[in-house]
Order: sequence, then structure tokens, then C-alpha cells
Amino acid sequence: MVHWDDFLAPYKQAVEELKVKLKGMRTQFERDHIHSPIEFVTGRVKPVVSILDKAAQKNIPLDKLDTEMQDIAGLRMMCQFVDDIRRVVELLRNRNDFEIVEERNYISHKKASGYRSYHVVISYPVQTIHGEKKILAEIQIRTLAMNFWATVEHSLNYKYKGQFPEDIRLRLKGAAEAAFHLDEEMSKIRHEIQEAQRIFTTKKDNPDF
Ligand code: 0O2
Repeated sequence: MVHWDDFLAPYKQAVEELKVKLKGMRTQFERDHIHSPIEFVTGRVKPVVSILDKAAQKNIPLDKLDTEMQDIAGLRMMCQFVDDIRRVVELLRNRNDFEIVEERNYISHKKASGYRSYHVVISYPVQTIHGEKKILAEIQIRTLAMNFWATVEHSLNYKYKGQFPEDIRLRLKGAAEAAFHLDEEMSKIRHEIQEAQRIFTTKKDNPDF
């Protein structure tokens, strides 16, 4: 039997710590007045019902959750532009407070569902009163458009339990293509957008400017 409060405690601690660290990266870009490749960061610990569902679906024994379920601790880093994703991944690779154990590129290899995102699985050392415990966490890095699509698809998936009616399936496919197109268009006018954002930020910080 899993004692969920005890089992999830280091995951909760890891998510809280990683949220502070990853949000801190954005703050550093802002302080240096450089375009931040990170728009915002979220984090969550997978709810117990979702852990149980996924374990059943993937035949993961409950005593192997810590090694075989990589996204009990989950972080998301949202970017404005597709190119920013590469920069964020580089920044993660250069850190020495965790180890990257796996990377999955669902951007160059999008999933059949239309899902696009870059996943980095890390081994993160949590300091506890009983010593250090390394836990797995998954960081999903995606653009705002990818995130919008994934959030909507996730809700519909939950509603229809993966069995989408044909019209919804087709609309989601079309929406995934539209999100891809939006990312491409935004990339093309990236410099214009960033220039406008720089002027806006300077004006906000210094109204006399
Ligand atoms: P939740 O509610 O986000 O926690 P698999 O389940 O085999 O596809 P695996 O091996 O766990 O995937 O690793 P993967 O694909 O790197 O990560 C799974 C997570 O990625 C999912 O977690 C989602 O967050 C996201 N994801 C993967 N595929 C899709 C997709 O087609 N649509 C959406 N919206 N999200 C996706 P969970 O456990 O599904 O759910």
C-alpha cells in the first residue's frame, strides 16, 4: 500500500523549489533588460487519481512509480517563439543543480494527436531531514500556441476519454495545424514584436521616456 502523503512529499518540495528556480531565470533576463525566452512557468504534482490511471494504463507496478513514472513532478515553461525553446533547453543543460536523464523532442517529431512540446526529464536532488532523495521530474517546454492547443486537447481528452467524435478529432487536427502556422508567422515577425515589447517596457518603467 502506498502512503501517498509520505510518497508525494519530496515531489511537492521539488515542484516548489523548481518553480522558484525556473521563474528566477526569467527574472534574471528582465533585470538584464534582455528578451526573456521564458514567458511564464507553472508546476504541479500529478493528482493521485491520475497517477493510478496512468500506472494502470502503462502497467507500472505501484512500488516502481519512483523510477518508472517520470512526470509525477511536472513543470512547464512557456515561450513566445519556437526558437526560444532551444535557448531554454540550452539553459537547462548548463545548470548543475540537476541532471538531465532524457529529452523527448515532440516538436520535430510531433505526436499523432498533433501534440508538440519539448520534454526534458531530470533527476532532481531533494534535501530532506533524512538525507538527499533524488526524484524524477518532467519539464515541458512549449510555445504559448502549443500550450493553448495542448490545454484544450487535454480537457477534451478527459471529457471523451480519448475517444473523440470524428468532427472533434478533425477540428483538433486543424487547430494543431493552425497553432503550428501561428508559431511560424510569429517567428517571421519576431524582431518587430521584440522591438515593440522593448519600447513598451521602457515606457512602462520610465513614463517620461
Ligand atoms: P497530465 O495530466 O498532463 O499529467 P505517453 O503517456 O506514453 O504519451 P509518457 O511516456 O508519460 O507519455 O511521456 P511523455 O509523452 O513525455 O509525457 C506525457 C505527458 O506529456 C502527458 O502527461 C501530457 O502532459 C503531455 N502529453 C503527451 N502527449 C500529449 C497529447 O497528445 N496531448 C496533450 N494535451 N498532452 C500530451 P499525462 O500523464 O497524459 O497527463
